[in-house]
Amino acid sequence: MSIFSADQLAQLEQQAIELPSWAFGNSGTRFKVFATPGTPRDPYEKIADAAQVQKFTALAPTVALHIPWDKVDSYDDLRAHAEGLGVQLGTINSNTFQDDDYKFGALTHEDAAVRRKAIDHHLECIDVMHATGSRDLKIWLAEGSNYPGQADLRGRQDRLHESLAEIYARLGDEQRLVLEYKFFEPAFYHTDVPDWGTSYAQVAALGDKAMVCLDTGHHAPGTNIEFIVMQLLRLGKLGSFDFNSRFYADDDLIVGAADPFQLFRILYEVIRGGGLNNPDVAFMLDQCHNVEDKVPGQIRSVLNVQEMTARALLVDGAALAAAQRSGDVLEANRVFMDAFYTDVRPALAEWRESRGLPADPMKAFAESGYLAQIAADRVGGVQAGWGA
Ligand code: PSV
Ligand code: MN
Repeated sequence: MSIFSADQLAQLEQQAIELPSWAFGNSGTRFKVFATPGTPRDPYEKIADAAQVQKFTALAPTVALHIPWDKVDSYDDLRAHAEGLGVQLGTINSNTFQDDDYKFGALTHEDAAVRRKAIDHHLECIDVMHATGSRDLKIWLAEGSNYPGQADLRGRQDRLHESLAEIYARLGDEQRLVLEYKFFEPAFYHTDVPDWGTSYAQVAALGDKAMVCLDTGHHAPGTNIEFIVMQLLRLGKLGSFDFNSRFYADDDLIVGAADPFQLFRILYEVIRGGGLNNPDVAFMLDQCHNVEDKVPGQIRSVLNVQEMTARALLVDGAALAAAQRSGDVLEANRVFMDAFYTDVRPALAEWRESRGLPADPMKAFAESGYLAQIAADRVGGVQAGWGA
């Protein structure tokens, strides 16, 4: 008999985690990017790799694109390619952080011509969304300043609103905008969208189709991220997650690797707030695999999210509420920790097999020979990297 109820299994079965196309390209630090044999040369090959994650886990039915990194001649063709491999194209990420014109900002820039260029880029992304069938436009802005006095903080916030309003006005009825925040980097003194409050204030001023994107790596050490998750769900403004984990800054490591307990606490609040399998709350990964193989890195990541979701589903809500009501601190904590310490891996393996999936997706993928195959096939050309 499974440790999960039929209802819990139904929830796990519905879980969907979007993969970032850029996770399949080479990446590194500003010190060195290590190339890997078989790394995709174009968006078609990135999608082929992402489809492997779906094939072995049934957890990753969509792939996010980053424009212009994933620019192609025909998005209809790219969409057909994805669908032929059993996946769909997902969120479109804009990029205003790699162009010389954006040195002092994009949507917040003092110069109207630069703002125009940045707004037009987002309008182009919305056109791409129509072709790919994507719902979400994800905006992360690398805007800010390095020195006190360098920038007019208030003026930039006002210009940000005006620019976002123009982009928002172009969204189709079924489309959304999610605004990601990050407390520092590349700017080190101030950032224009540094925290959930600023993102919330900006999206609330736009309307119902604008939501906050929470990247788990974008907070100061010690931040209670699950509290932010709770609050945004409570306000109906949690649009999406960029999952990853970090030890120091925005490390973009495998989700659940640095602090599994934090991932558990976040997922508990997601479930508690009605965010699990809620179409309003997109689960995405935003990671880079600098030293490990990328496809298994992504498989490990979606399994980590699944395992922590399963543990969080095991929290005995009635017992927890009773302990909370009666002020029994230690009992409340015991109920919570009991779920966290439950090893769900054997039950998940058994359940996967019952659905025709490999009990151990990591092992099954390793045995498939896919990595050796792409290393042999993908000879020549320029390997894709973070930034191309
Ligand atoms: C910025 O650090 C970020 O988290 C944004 O989501 C970008 O789009 C992504 O990383 C690029 O790797
Ligand atoms: Mn992100």
